[in-house]
Amino acid sequence: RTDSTPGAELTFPAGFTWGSATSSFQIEGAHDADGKSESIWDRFCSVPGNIVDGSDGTVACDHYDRFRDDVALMARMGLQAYRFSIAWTRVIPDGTGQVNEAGLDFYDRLVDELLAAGITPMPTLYHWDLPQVLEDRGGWLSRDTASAFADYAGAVVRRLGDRVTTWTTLNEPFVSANHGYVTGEHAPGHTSVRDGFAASHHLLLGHGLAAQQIRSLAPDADLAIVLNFTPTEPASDDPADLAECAIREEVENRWYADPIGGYGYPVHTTEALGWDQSEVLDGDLELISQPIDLLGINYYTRQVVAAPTDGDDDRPKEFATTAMGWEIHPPSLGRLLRWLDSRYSFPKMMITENGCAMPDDARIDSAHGSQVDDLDRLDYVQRHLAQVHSAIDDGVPMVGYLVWSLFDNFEWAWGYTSRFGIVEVDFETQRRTPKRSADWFSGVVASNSIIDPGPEPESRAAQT
Ligand code: GBH
Repeated sequence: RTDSTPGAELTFPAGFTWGSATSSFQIEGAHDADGKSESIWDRFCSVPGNIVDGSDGTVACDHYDRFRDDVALMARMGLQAYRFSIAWTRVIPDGTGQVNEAGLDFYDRLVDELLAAGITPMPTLYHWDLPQVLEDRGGWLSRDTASAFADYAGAVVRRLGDRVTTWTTLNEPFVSANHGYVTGEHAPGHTSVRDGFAASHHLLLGHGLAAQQIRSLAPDADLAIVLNFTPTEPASDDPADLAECAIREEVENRWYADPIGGYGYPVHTTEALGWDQSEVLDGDLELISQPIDLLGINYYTRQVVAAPTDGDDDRPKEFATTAMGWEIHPPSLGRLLRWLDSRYSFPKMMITENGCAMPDDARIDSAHGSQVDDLDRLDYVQRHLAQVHSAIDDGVPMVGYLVWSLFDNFEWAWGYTSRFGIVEVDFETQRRTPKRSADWFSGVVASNSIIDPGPEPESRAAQT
């Protein structure tokens, strides 16, 4: 952004959608209510060592029992859209077959409550909580899981399709395959590159099969998938760094977008890492590349990539980091949006997650009657929004921004130690208290604008 005037008002296009996002396992709790079965995350949490604080999702934000109050809170904040996910384990507890109407009832009531409050429901069909019974039959290593996902999608769309206008199939299949099957830091905890390839293809196939269901059952709805992107930069011009960076770029930023966008799997990495593609059958890539209406983009940080060494690969970060250790680098978001538009030309794109955990959040101020004064989060969101605004100026079809997350919640392997909410949750009392960033965000929504935070340094060197 070179055209920046600090302090100027940057107005977003009319109709730009503002909201927040969550996911089922991270907030619902009620882990065995109304016929819900065990998910791979319920199981994963029960293994000591998997979650840093030994916690789990049995209660989380107790949203299952408090959803009416939570919707009322969103309405008071002026939010226009709410992205949540649906738990497969509530809807089809056996993974396949019988639909559990009591489980679907919860989402039916949630959608009605949102609509009554004037908030657009944006459900995601899969945010990582696979029924454990399906994992026992091979999980995403099995092609059958992709068909089971499409059947489940059909059951949900049949029930909610008269009120939902945007359907999202998967959240971040990269993380499902990479963290779940390659690094093992997420459920189901496999550690195999080969498994990662198989899982990635079956996830994409699941997206394609579910997309067919959605198109036939809800032809007027927008069809979306949510992908995460971590733009890469080589640590140096050293050929070894450049080579490693090229692979990371394909793995993290093109592995899913390329097949969906009609390019097929990135050839370079497929060869470099030796994937034989034996899971890819005739017709799969056609199914996967059927047109979508909206790409959901989750962006948190960039990645500076160096060739692996024998020693400690933890390099000092050039810019400040969040409580997760993720570097704060807004210019990478602007560049990403322009690159996505030029490479794929999806009709619409939306930021479906952006936000941060910050060190100060560990301090629960509201217990002492005061608000969490998270100016660092406010600054993070404002600077990333300035990048979105500038991309729109350049013609990139951005239609909305959803902050991650509405609530402090169960942050996967980090349990409750990392707080991403704009609303603080006291996990002892379940009291919700909007942080200062939430009040600020309400103002942004109301004015459909932000104040220009000023130019972003591309690097520390450029800053001085
Ligand atoms: C999202 O995943 C999830 O959808 C959501 O459920 C979760 O709560 C939220 O983010 C916050 O974690 O290159 O080492 O600096 C985001 C997953 C985060 C994976 C950034 C890649 C790069 C870290 N991505 N990460 S690094």
